[in-house]
Amino acid sequence: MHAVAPAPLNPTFDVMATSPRRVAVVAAAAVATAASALVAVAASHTDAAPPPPVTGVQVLSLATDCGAVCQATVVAALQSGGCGDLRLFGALRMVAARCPLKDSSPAPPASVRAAAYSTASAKTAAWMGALPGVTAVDADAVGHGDAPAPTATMATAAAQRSSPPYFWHRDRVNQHDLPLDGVVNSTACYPARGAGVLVLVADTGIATGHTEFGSRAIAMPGPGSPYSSGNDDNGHGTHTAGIACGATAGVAPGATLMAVKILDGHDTGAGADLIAALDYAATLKALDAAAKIVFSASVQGFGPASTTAADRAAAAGVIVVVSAGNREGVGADAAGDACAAHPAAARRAITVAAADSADALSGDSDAGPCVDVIAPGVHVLSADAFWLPGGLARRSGTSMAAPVVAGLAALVLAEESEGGNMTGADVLARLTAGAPTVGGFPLAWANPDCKCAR
Ligand SMILES: [Ca+2]
Repeated sequence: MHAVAPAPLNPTFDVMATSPRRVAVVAAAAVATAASALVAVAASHTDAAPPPPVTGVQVLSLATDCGAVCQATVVAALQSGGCGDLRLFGALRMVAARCPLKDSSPAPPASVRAAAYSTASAKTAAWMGALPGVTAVDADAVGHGDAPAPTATMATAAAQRSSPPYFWHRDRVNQHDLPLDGVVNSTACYPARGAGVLVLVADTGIATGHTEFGSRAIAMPGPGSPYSSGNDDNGHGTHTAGIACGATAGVAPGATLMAVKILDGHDTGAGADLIAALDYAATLKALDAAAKIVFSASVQGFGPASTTAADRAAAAGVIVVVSAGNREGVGADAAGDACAAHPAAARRAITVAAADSADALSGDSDAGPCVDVIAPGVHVLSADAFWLPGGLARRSGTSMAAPVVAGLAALVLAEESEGGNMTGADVLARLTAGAPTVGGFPLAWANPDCKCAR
């Protein structure tokens, strides 16, 4: 992996500073700092060598009744077959392994990301698929986040706060129709604000020192991932986590955030790391059936096994929310089909498309029958990892829309004493009851009519 060297931070910058002169002076410095950060991020996406693809790793899906003994048998068979890098995802009944080629099919160049789909020969895959308990074999693939670097010209946080639309994503989801009424809180019907709900955001980690998170956040490296900490070296994860659970940008500011780092400084990562994070969430749910757990993933480009994993985590009781993806599999000028994106295709997950502030489907949002809901995802204001302690930035993408829905799901679960028993379908029904249609999809919303919301 290639870490992005963050721009120098400005620890003295205080977005709540009240002196106009101080704001002006500090803001000027902050703009310069932020500009440096943007350059650093942009450079990482264009100049540095791309991260290596996940060549040769295959993910095996096991029968859902494949228990501990069955799983151990599969692992032992893989080991005896010379496979390495074994990772067992017990709660999901899945295994990742790198197995030797069993014929002389040439491997494609390692520089080609799509090579991950074809690095195991058909013969190898056939052998793996024939092992007792194995129901599917999928090549692992390198995926990435669903939003580029910050979109809007970086203004000062003070300016961001004063220029409309301010936190428009929060404003939009608590009212039926436009225009935005300036009310961002949804506490009338959701007074708990997400308290008691654990929201796992699988992404690039978070800047733990950011004021949007405070003591409600835990940042950790993905289980079995190559990362040494949950610190965000890209910015994508800090922004998405802020949308879900940030103190001011967050839809569910009372929820507990667990940021799981599965993507590197380039905003890319291995599908097996996403699966491991889903397995972690499912394991937590297995340990405490009453736990209210939301899993938010703003990613695309992974292999079909990630869709299987998302479905299985949802079946285990985790409320899984995934972004629809941006132009997956199509040219730069057309929206793609979310059913072609992984894990967006997961049927049990809540798949989210992106809307703009005029209630239109974002031009680069994937769509199609696999989309369940739409949510604000254009020019969304949230936490900036490189502008501590409290800087904000705007980003666009289905990456921004998914955590809006994760936050809404947390609001719903928090109000229910038996929220731990709710399925993704239950939550989806709540989020769309009485909702307006936006861009051809139901808007996920915090229904302000409490009689309807419950
Ligand atoms: Ca509003």
